Amino acid sequence: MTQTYIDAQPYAWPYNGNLHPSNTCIIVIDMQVDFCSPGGYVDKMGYDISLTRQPIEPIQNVLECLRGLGYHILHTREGHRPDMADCPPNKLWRSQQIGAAIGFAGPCGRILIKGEPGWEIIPELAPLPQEIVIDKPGKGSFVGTNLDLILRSKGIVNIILAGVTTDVCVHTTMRNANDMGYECLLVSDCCAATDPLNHDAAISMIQKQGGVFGAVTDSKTLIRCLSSHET
Ligand code: C5J
Repeated sequence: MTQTYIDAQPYAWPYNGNLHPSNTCIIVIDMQVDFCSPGGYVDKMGYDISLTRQPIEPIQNVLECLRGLGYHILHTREGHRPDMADCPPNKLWRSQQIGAAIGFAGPCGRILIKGEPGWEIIPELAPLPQEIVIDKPGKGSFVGTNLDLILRSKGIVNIILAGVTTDVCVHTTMRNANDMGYECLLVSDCCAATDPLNHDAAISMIQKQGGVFGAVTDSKTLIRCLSSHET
């Protein structure tokens, strides 16, 4: 069987060269109005949304490439039920302390609440109708969701990760996925944190111990490698 790799650090990915559109997906994590747009959750916390907007164009480029090659595309949204029954009290308390109370009615509707404008994926990265959207109440994409069931049902073993924030929801998802046996690749410029130092640290952590959570590449390298495999 032909082995196919993406140039990545600290190892060419995936580890076994078993890379096909049928067994590989990208998960675009939480590219929602609440994380990327004025008046949303991240903006209300006082962070610079120009940082969380930086990955938009690289993600668009990667999605165009992966869609064209027939890879599986998934998206996630972080959010809670309107009655907030799935919002842990300590998460609510923490959000209140930082001035962006979950459930509070702001310029983008109730913060991090399903169905509100702030909870929607930003229009620049709107999922196509056939693409799967996973709604999650927490940071990781596997807790409280049927993501693992969906991936295993489709025979997906390799996960490419993009989205925000690198150090929180993307990293939590990558760590969980790695523990569950999925082979993970994070695309560095397709992710962002609310603090560039945290982004850099999160990228660095992945590459320790020979790639303890998987491997890291960038969007241009990913597109170049995928395109060269096709020729
Ligand atoms: C956070 C996320 N930071 N998507 N969520 O609360 O990273």
